[in-house]
Amino acid sequence: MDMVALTLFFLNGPNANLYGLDPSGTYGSESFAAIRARCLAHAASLGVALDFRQSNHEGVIVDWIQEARGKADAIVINAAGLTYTSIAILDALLAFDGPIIEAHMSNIWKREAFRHHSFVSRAATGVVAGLGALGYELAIGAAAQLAAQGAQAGVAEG
Ligand code: DHK
Repeated sequence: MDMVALTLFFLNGPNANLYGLDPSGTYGSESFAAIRARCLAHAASLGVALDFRQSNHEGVIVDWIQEARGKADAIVINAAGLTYTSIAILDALLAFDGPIIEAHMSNIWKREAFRHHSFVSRAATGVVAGLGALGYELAIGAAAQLAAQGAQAGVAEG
């Protein structure tokens, strides 16, 4: 499969920059910079361009999702704490015409109940959670494959 011309946006939300520094260890010991480097290397190995960004600000993430329209073939997003609160991010994602993979480092369903409802999921083609940075690589691979196939919908869509 030729994925050379594809561009993916990987958008990270609030506090993702603290991965590896969190004393609870919830997100492992790998720093955000190391995770970013790993994702860029993985994308390069697949022959896709990856634009990997992080912001602590909801409006910035909305702007980036809007920027992805016409610039990106697929989006991978970990909206972090905004996953459970942001209808603005959901609306922006719903206006994006391409595959969207929702990614979380942790298994959000194993955690507090307030993390069990994701607004992002309403727009997501698929979800990867609980696999740490490996899950990020899988999310990049899935986004690239789906974009290469021109697919938007995942399986078993309601
Ligand atoms: C990251 C966060 O920062 C949390 O707010 C989410 C998500 C979970 C993660 O697992 O990557 O609840």
